[in-house]
Amino acid sequence: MLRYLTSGESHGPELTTLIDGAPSGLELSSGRIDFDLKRRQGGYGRGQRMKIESDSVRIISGVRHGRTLGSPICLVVSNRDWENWTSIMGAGVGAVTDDGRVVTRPRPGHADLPGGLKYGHRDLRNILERSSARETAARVAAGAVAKALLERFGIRVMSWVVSIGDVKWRPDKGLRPADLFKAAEASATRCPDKKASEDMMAAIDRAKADGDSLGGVVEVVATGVPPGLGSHVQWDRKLDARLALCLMSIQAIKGVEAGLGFKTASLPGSKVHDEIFYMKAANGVKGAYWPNVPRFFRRTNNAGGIEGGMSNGEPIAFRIAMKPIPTLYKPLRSVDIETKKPFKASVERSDVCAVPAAGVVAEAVMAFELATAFLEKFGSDSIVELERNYTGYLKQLSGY
Ligand code: EPS
Repeated sequence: MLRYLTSGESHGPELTTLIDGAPSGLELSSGRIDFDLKRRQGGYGRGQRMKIESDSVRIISGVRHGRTLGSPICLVVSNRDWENWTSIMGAGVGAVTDDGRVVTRPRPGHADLPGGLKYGHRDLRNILERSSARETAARVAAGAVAKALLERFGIRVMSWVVSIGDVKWRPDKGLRPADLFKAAEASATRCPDKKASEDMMAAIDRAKADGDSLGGVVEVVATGVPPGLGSHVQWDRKLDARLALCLMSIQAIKGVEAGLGFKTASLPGSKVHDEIFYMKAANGVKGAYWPNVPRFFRRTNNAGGIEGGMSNGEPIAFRIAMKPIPTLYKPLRSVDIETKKPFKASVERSDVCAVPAAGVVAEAVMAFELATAFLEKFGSDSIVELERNYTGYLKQLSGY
């Protein structure tokens, strides 16, 4: 079983990702992981912290001579800011605990208050250090390993931004995911449309000037996924449910939609369900497996590529809504946990908008869950075994 855990505090020495269950024989380089780490750090609306950090991974275990061994893969990303926090965040008994950075004032919208109540901490830093979205760097590292695996089998996971604040943009139906992704990668907001992107940047500038923050919506899509990942037979094996869990687990995500999502509720069935067609020879894409076999296909993808909890061969398409970052320069009312007196919270340092980064994180968590489902279906010990089983399955599909 493929799985991962992360550890690390935002201003601690480093973030760690431990991946268990990756097959042997997968080509993996730190460069591949760094590529996504860098993408996550970018995007218009980031704050001062990103000027300090320059994320890169150290592969500690599970890889030898550029290939995975099948043993646990340990990945480490250092926090450069640690240098400024050594005494405050140190694990040693004598570490400084009160230099004015003890947090007794919970920020609305953060984990501070419920975490303090739950774990009995009177310094809310003990909560916010771990609830920080800094942790997503560790998840992006895990996702990059999953992407390397999926790409080996012609599966790509891509994302782009469709709204920031009240600036909304809808991709034309005819646009291919690969083209949208390419345009998004060239954009500071990761929105494929130039005009919308400019409007989004202006909205971020306005929010910044007002001491406010902005959320938005991201689309995350996987292409080349074969039919049959996930299962209809048990609730916790449904692929859409599993993807919803990992997407919702990303810091600040408040909504997840599969395909047409909430819109399906207001449309008649005839306008929602994707009619089924068949083509004998698909448009062959060299090097990709799935598009090369005869296949059933759809002209619409309102289901987001999943029916009955299983992939149906169409792109897996989800949309996620990110709330505005709750650390605001504009004061919000709260209550000090020591004095029980009201105060108005304001901050020294924050991102104004992290929606572009959320897309990169969404790719990572989707890639990891798809890789997990892929290994469940096709075996997880070695790439050779996966190859054999996947090729056999495609042959089975061709004869269906
Ligand atoms: C974050 C607050 C900011 C962000 C941070 C997430 O950090 P700081 O408190 O050090 O200014 O920059 O994001 C990252 C460090 C990152 O790598 O994404 C928070 O409170 O969630």
